[in-house]
Amino acid sequence: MSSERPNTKRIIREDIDRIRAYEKAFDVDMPYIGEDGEIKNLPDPFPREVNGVVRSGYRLTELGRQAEKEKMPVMNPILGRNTAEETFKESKIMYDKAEELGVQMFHFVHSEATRHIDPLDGIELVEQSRGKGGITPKGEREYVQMGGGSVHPMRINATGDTPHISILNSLMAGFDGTDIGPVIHVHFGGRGIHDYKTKVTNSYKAIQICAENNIFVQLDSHKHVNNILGTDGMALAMCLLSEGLAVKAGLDRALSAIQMNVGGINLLADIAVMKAFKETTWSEFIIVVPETFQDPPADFRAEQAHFARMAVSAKLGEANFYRPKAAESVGIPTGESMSKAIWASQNVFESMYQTEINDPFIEKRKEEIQTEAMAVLSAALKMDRMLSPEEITEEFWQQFDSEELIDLIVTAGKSGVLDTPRAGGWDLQRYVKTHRDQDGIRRYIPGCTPQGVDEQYMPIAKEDVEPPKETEVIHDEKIVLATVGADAHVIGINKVKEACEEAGYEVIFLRGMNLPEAVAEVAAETQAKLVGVSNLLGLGGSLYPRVDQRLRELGLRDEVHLMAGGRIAEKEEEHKEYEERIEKEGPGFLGVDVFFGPGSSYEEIVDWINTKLGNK
Ligand code: B12
Repeated sequence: MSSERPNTKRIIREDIDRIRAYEKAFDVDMPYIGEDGEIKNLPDPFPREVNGVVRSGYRLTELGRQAEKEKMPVMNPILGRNTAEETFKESKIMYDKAEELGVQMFHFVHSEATRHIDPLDGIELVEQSRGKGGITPKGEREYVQMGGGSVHPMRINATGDTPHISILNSLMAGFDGTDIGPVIHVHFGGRGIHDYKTKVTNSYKAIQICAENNIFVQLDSHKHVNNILGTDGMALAMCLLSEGLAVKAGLDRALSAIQMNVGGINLLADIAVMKAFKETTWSEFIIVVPETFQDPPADFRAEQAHFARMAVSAKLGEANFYRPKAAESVGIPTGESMSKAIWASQNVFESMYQTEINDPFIEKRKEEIQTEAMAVLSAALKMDRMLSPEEITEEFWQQFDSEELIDLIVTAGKSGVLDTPRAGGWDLQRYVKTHRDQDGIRRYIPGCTPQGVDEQYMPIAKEDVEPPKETEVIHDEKIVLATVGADAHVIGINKVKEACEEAGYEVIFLRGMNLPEAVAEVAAETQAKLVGVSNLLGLGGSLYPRVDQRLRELGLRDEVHLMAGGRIAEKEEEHKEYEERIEKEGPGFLGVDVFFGPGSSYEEIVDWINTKLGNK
């Protein structure tokens, strides 16, 4: 690492407008360019003492290595509230539990959702969505000063969906002493709200900052590709491409982890995917995260039973880090619920004997994942032959120029080589369709494999599944669907869209992160008869009424039906109260005609639409 940090300084110069906008929007000090043209206010690189503790990304390296040696994954729980005080209060409960269990953790602090928005171009959204989803940038610094991250190194969860934020968050981590910078989801899966080239370029810049400042990096994530219904092999290929960028950025592999998802459905498949990643990736560590429990009963014991299955996979697959989950189906967890989750996971780790499972299925499945990844990678990198996993070394990546690598990734993403069914970027084509077989493995539906990748290497569904039929518009009424506020959760609204299209409606789909007024205006422009809005961050209470209000101002409220869905409360403890209120007095206080919360069926939703639009 050069103490001169030329890349960091160059990037600050290139992105100074955004850095200034961030400073203003969130009221935190950031670097600036002095009158003499020099970069000022840039904290020293790690290792550096912050609040009495020497912070460095290498604190995570030590924990990850300890897990490897003891075959005991290190807990990586998520807990963050809006203010430093609240976060400290809830975290303290969790820290006490960890200390009682004698474990050191790697704490993952939820960050405010607005930190995913570009403060220069999206300031309106930032201002309207403050205070939801986790800690504020200011709160983050206060939290460190209060003792956050002292015993248990921490990271602020600010995913790089929005790549400007990746850069800013790497800088923030350097300021705050959080040891780990942003989660650099280079997200070749295409989710996110920025154009693809900006996304990849800025993710690269963020990794460069981390590399020069010894900040730990969570590179691209298998988990996120899994969320958008991608296959394991595709996820591996995308993670490898991010690693290519990390090598070019000069990151130490000891400061790098890949986040993995396990499903707990098929233990052998879970071990196989972990093995495929461990053997093929360059990063030294893996962070294993359980797959989401979509429709759990409102009983945390049920959740823990579900998550225990994944803890077993993480233990047997020898994960370095494991994310215990609590209140996944409700809102942001409490210290109490997270403590229970930590206890449960630690109990699985300590009580389970570390057996060596040598079922031939594991090796076979591992090779299947690697083969798919190599076929995707070969196509993305425009190789005229099939690459092999052993070839993907540091030297391999060094043969590319960084600009060339970025261009190859962007071209592959845009042309459908790197593809997943629910990729969210608007500048992408989507061709692939996947199906999860009974054995818990997601494979392609015949004829729906990634574009430009040799089909013979792609895993094809073993069950008899037909590609979904093209939908036909049979009704005159148009529907506008969008998420409102700083909300990037698009899976639910995507599914509602698919259900509406299957029912014969034309949908104007605005995806994630919209101003409420803009959604109403699009309805006016397109003469839609129904508007559906979503928010999972607990912003519905303030944002849904604004869609209603704008429709009224436009004189349209009598002709346009307004439905909403998602989560109205942010926190676990508030969620129930809202549900009870809707039950008692209806959704009128939200300004909408109907509300569909988590677990609602699409049939029920379409039924309501058909009734309202007279298509029954
Ligand atoms: C997947 C996921 C993500 C993915 C999103 C991927 C994507 N492209 O959508 C990623 C990893 C990116 C993510 C990021 C974050 N997430 Co998140 N995420 C989830 C998770 C695990 C699942 C959500 C999901 O897709 N569910 C499946 C769909 C089908 O369900 P659904 O959206 O509820 O939709 C149903 C109904 O609500 C309804 N519906 C929803 N919308 C609409 C709209 C209409 C019109 C209608 C009719 C119906 C309808 O229909 C569906 C059918 O049942 C949830 C936990 C959970 N179990 O919900 C957390 C969760 C929502 N996330 C959470 C948080 C805090 C975040 C972050 C802020 C974390 C951070 N600090 O960085 C960021 C948000 C960034 C941002 N700016 O938005 C919290 C939110 C807590 C809160 N209420 O504030 C949750 C609850 C997790 C938790 N307990 O901490 N997340």
